[in-house]
Order: sequence, then C-alpha cells, then structure tokens
Amino acid sequence: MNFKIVSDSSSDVFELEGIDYAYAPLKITCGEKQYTDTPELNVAGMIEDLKIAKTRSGTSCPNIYEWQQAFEGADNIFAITITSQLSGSYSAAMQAKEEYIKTHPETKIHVIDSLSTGPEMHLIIDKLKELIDNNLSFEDITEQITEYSKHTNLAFCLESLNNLARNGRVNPAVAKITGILGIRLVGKASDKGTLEPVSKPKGAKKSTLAMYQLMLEQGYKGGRVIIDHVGNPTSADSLKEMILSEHPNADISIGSCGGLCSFYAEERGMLVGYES
Ligand code: X90
Repeated sequence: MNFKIVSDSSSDVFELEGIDYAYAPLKITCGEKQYTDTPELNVAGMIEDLKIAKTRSGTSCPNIYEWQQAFEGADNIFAITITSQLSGSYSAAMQAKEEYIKTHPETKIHVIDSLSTGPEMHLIIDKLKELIDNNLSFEDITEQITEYSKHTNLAFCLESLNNLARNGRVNPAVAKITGILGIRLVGKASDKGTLEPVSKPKGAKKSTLAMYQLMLEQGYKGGRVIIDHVGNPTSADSLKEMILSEHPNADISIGSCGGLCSFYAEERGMLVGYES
C-alpha cells in the first residue's frame, strides 16, 4: 500500500522529503504571457512584469487532466486544494477523482478543500505526512486530518488588494482602503473559506501587532506557525520575534510565497498559517 500527497501549487509546497509528493500548478496569465507556478518561476520578475503590463492579468487553476496526472503512482492519495470559494481547483480535483477511480477502482482518494491557501495548506500537508509516517490507515488519516484542519488558521496582511479586486475575489470597496497612506489590511480566512477583513493598521509595526493579536483571538497558544511572505523578510522576522517573546518554544518557519500567492498577496504581503 503506497501513499501520496498531492496539492495545488497555492500551498507553496513544491517538494516534500521522504514521501511521494506531487503538486498541480496554477497558472498566471498576463496578456500573451503565461507563468506556471513552479519553483523555477522567477516571482520577483513576474511581479515587475505585471507592474508595467498594460493588459489584464489573471490566474487559472489546474484542470482535471493535470490533477489526474498528479494522482498517478499511488493507491492511497490525499489531495488538498485552495479554498473552493475563490477557485475552481477543488471542483477540478473532485472531477479528476471521479474519472481516476473509474480506471483505477482500487485507488482511494480523499480531496480536502482547505477553505484557505498557502501556509495553512502547508501545515495540513505536513500533518498528513506525519500521519502517513505513523502507519495509520487511509480511513484513520482521513478522520484525523479532518479534525486537525479544524484547528489550523490563516491570517494575512496585505498592502494592496488590486489583483484580488480586479479578478473578482474581493469586494472593490474593501480593496480601496489599501494602497493609501501606508494602510494595510489584516484579515483571516473565514470558516467558510472567504477572505475576511479584520483591521486596517497603519504602518509596519502596528500591522505586526494586529497580526499577532488576531492569532491570539483565534486561539493561538504556542503551536506551529508558518509565515510565507512576498519579499518581506523584515515583517516576517518581526512577527516571529513577537510570537517567540510570549511563546519561546513555538516552532515557527519562514518561507516565500510562490507564484499564485504572490500574485494575489502582492508585494510585501504576508500569509501566516498557525495551529490553534
Ligand atoms: O483558480 C484560480 O485562478 C485561483 C484563484 C485564487 C484567488 C485567491 C488567492 C488568495 C491568495 C491572498 C490572501 C489570503 C486570502 C485567504 C482567503 C481564504 C492570498
């Protein structure tokens, strides 16, 4: 019996050591140009291209065929997608599952709608690996991961919501408040899997504090944290320091957003996945 974990690229997880892992990349388009969300994508270069682009830009999720390809090679598969509320990725993965099991009737596939993205998906992927390493059955892992994901959260801090608004993923009125006088939007992935604004701090220091306060309000008590940022190591480090000052034993890692998350979180954006 072999296990495989599959994710769409919005998790920012492109490799996972010690286990069979595959990702299905999302795509970013800008006029004639298409970027595929892989580790080879030059994210900083893409952001610069998008800044000067005169044409409309957008994204698209992996198709059914790409999900099926990612499933290949295992008979117990756990697949995780970006929130179904903002992307067609979950729906494509579910359709891919239906098709795949027609030709592979012995294969078990559990598709998880993360109701989130980025580092919260990363936490769930790491937990899946841990459960598989512990030799649990497919059914037990399914049960335990469902429970675990009730205690993971996503907080974010964005300095611009232009791409989210332009692509209909957030109300334009919400988007308007950022980009002026250093105002940021701090918010969270809601239980329904939508983007929920929480506060509008001004300046970097207040934003870090607002992020940390949001984490505490959501029940953070010293569990794992993964911070993914878009070219903003300074803010990521200050949040890490702030968390460590009250929770010195917290396991906190810092990484970079891949192409999809960078497109929407934009320059200096920060996504924080944490256990509560
Ligand atoms: O299918 C597609 O083209 C992908 C569309 C994705 C749209 C949303 C991406 C959000 C990325 C922004 C802040 C966190 C929001 C969390 C909401 C659950 C990151």
